Amino acid sequence: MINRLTRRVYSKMGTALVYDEEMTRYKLLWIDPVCEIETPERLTVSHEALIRKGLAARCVSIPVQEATDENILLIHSKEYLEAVKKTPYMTLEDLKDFTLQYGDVYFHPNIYHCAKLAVGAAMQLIDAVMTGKVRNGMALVRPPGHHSMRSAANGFCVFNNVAIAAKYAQQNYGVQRVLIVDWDIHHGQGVQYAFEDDPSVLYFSWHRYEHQKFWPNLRESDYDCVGKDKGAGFNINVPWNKTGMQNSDYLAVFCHILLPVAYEFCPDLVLVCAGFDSAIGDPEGEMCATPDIFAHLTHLLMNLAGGKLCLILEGGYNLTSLSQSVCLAVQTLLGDPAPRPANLPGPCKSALESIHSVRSAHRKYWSCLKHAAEKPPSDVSTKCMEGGDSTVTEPNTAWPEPPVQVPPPLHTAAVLPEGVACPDRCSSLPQDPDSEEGFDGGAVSKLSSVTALAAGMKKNEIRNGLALVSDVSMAMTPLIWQLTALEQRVLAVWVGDTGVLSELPEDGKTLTVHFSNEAPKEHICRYYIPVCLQKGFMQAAFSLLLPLGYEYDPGLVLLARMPGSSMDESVWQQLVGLLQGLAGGHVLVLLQEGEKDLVGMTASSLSGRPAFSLGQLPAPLAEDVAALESLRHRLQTDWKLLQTSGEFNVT
Ligand code: Q9C
Ligand code: ZN
Repeated sequence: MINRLTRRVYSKMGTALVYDEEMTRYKLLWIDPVCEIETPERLTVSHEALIRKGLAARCVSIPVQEATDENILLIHSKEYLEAVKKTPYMTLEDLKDFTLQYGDVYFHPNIYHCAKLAVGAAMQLIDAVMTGKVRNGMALVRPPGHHSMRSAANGFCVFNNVAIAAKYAQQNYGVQRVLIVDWDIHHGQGVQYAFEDDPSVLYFSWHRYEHQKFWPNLRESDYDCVGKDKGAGFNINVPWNKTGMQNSDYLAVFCHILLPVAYEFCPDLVLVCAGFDSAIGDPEGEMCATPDIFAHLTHLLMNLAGGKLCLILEGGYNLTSLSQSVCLAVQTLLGDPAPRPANLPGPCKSALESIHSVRSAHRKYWSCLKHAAEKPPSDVSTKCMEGGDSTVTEPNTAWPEPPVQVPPPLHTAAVLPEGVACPDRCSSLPQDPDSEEGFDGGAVSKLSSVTALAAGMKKNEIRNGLALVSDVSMAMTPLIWQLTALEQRVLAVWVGDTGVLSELPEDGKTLTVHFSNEAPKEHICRYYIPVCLQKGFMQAAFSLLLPLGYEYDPGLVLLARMPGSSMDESVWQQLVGLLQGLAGGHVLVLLQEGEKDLVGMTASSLSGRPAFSLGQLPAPLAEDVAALESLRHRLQTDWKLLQTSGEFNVT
């Protein structure tokens, strides 16, 4: 135990890449239009892209070992395993016959070998993360896994890599709660079946559904299948009833469903069924979310479970969009800032309908959703609609290549008062020599240094920073004015009760979100949003702050904490982590001198360490919920990403 702990503390905590070329050595040997998209190139092209962009070299490369029978039997039946074991010796005709008993899958003499490697790869990723050899990682595997069932291959899948990995982690590392996020565009029914009565594994899947008209055409893929017996509430299906879903739709589901529930669940480990057929250009998904969205989806999961995040490849059939998406996900795991997501017009009507349905189906299981409206009687999702339900607009299948992103040379800079030691992993910036010392003990001189720090971010020489000032509330207004001279849009997040506020810019160059316990002193307007809560700040971060921040798309985030704020330190640290998904990671934190513990944990979070786990979140206070909901309703005509139902936006 001591050994394992020391290793954790002293290891570099990098990102694992688990891959073996052997998994490219099987393919479809006969003509079958359904299966022809599942090719070896899916893997070679993704791996080559990781090498070409220098990402593979930055990862800890882990060789792959075959899974054992015992591992496979964690999920599959003996009979099925024995049947698959015979496939390497079959003739082509026998293989074709064998294939016929399953849906949308093919066999090959080498697929059994590859399927054992795919399971083994997922398990080795678990080993690397759970022993602390790395913080997180990705396994590039073929065949995929999430459609395979206890006794059946299905949808190109032979063994259920992720389901086995989840059980393996529970069995070998004492992991209690596992969150499985399935962002592949197909429903991973195999994973659902494996855990539907198990409350220790929370399975979340979004999938193309089209009122059951899309493969695998299962009634049990709909939003009202929430799990069984003890597992009720631990299966979350988000059906997409139209194609063409975009970044806004995916982000809205994360903000308003997945993240609140995931934080309430408090997993010890997060696994992703990382299929990229949900990206634009994919012939199966026909969705329009761009590859850069996967940087954000990845980032939003990186502060759960103390950062223990494992991505395991599932689908993805457009080689360009697949390889770009894989690179963006891995780059994010490595700690690079996510590119600013452009063009977030808010979720479409059909997505809002799905979000609304899911939230109401789960309101009795999750206290974060308790306030969700009950489903109105116009319940159409499970009915097969006759006509008029296909996408009207031509799906857009062109998208720009993600820009080559160079992380700033300086990760975390600090502006500190004299005599204060620089926190770990930060670099102290020299004070601006031209400025004069003010009467207030340095606040004035500090301000110009803080502005210099922001200018360094603007030039992309510095990623993020931390400034300690003698009086946060006094420094805020002048600082904001200086920052708006630098940046088009500044998101200012204030935590704690302020004194009287002097005038802020009102031209939309700053969006201020002010968290406090006190009733607001200023009137709410489009660009000043007071959030008065007793303690439900985490919920507010998901359902209010993140959507606002994403829609506003700031070039810089200023996060300031007033002294004596009641916000929990661990909630604060999560906030520092989550906000780094915005503004290309350019977050500037302002703290009052002397708040020692906070300085350390803020610096740690800015430097890229995952935030501490919050523990299972308590039910939010009724008055906090009411305050938050009324705010969201008032603001959602201006800020579309705040919407969670179609009822309020009949514009
Ligand atoms: N066009 C994975 O993505 N064919 N499997 C559906 C409808 C099966 C997808 C046919 C697709 C299986 C892992
Ligand atoms: Zn898929």
